[in-house]
Amino acid sequence: MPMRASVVVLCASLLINWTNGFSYEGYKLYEIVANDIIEMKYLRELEKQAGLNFLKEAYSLGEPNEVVVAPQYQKEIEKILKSIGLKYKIVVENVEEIMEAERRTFSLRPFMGLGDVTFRSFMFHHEVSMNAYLRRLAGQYPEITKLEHFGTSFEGRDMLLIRVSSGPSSNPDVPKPTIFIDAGIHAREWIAPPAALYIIHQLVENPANAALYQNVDWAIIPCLNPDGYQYTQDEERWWRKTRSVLPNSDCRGTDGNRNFDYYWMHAGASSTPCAETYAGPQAFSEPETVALKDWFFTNNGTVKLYLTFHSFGNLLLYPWGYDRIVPDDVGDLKYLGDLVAEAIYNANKLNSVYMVDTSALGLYEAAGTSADWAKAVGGSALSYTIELPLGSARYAFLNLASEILPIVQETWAGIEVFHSFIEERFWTNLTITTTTPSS
Ligand code: 0X9
Ligand code: ZN
Repeated sequence: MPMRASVVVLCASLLINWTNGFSYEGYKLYEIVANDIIEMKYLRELEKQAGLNFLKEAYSLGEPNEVVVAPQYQKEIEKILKSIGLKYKIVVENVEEIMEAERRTFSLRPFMGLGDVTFRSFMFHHEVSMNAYLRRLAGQYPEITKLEHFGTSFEGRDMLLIRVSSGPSSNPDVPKPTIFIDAGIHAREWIAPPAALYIIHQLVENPANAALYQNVDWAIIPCLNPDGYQYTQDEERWWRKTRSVLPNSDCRGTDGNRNFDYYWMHAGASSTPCAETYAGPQAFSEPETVALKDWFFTNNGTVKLYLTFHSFGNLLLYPWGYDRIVPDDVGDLKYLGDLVAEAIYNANKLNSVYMVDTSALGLYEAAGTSADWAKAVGGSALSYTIELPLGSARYAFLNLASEILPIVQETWAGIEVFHSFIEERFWTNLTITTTTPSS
């Protein structure tokens, strides 16, 4: 079919690396609308390929997809869209102009001392920013915090995890449950690391929250993809993947959230190295995902709740994501998710309304995700992917610095609910059972 052939030719020509002093000069942002199932299918066909960067996917017919396209492919894309009959409009003629504004805001940072944290601007990952904050906390609060070297990223960045705990369980029969939280596996989702940092900040630096780490331990890594994160600050703001170098391609990076070995490549993942959802040459090809796996195996069976922060879409998603099926404990997962969503709304900050569902049913099928792996293989009883809100930002992933604080504050309200559930289910109930005389 001529149309399909041209899609293939286009896609082949898109398999080119865009990097090296990257600029979005001349890139255009398109809104593309599929109005029937056939149009939607063609669009999904295009989406699987590299080069077209789908920033926002429509979940229903008639809803716009937001796609950014490099100058050299725009004519061809428009030709294809017209031949399929897909309606589109150009919403940004030159993406570089948005990015210049973004960079200006990013460079207007408040003065910060070494080891400070802020929720008024986005932080760097490196030693004078997030890592410095974690090190400062560990130095200042040695009774309740412990820093762990979680791993080293592909480019050699030190990935730090912080534990918050009041100490080991005094009852050897009942170890304390751990809540494990990560953020930033997708580089461009800048609102995710602050959500994790705010939880750390509230636990460690707000004495009013001391009860939250009495019976429950916390393990939090605020930046799971530091190479990608740095790259979004220096070069390509909308970069998603890791930055690993691939043996047989000029394109770089793997989607960390397709790289876990539970139903790896089963659905919603690509084997094309340049694609946004490239699952990697094999499962656990990335040092960042291996680090997470190793941590879970080293801390065998202690994690009862796994949370991974992403953006955007106001979604609380639980397994399974690899297929449109529900796990045995769907009742608990949905019940708790709804409670958390209610608390977030009632926090009265942005009044975000979250939808609660399985990952595959509520969003799309995608296999090899950390949340599926954490439940199925990592042994975490409960597991959620949290797609944070975009707030009033106009462009995908470009959360406003002024909305970091309300977003992380309302998210914290949800975290308190998660904590109560875990404490009751995996501590209070178990300790009562084990300390009650049997006769
Ligand atoms: O596609 C992803 O990895 C997540 N969305 S994002 O826009 N942050 O990239 C969603 C993962 C949820 N899991 C599944 N849908 N299986
Ligand atoms: Zn994500």
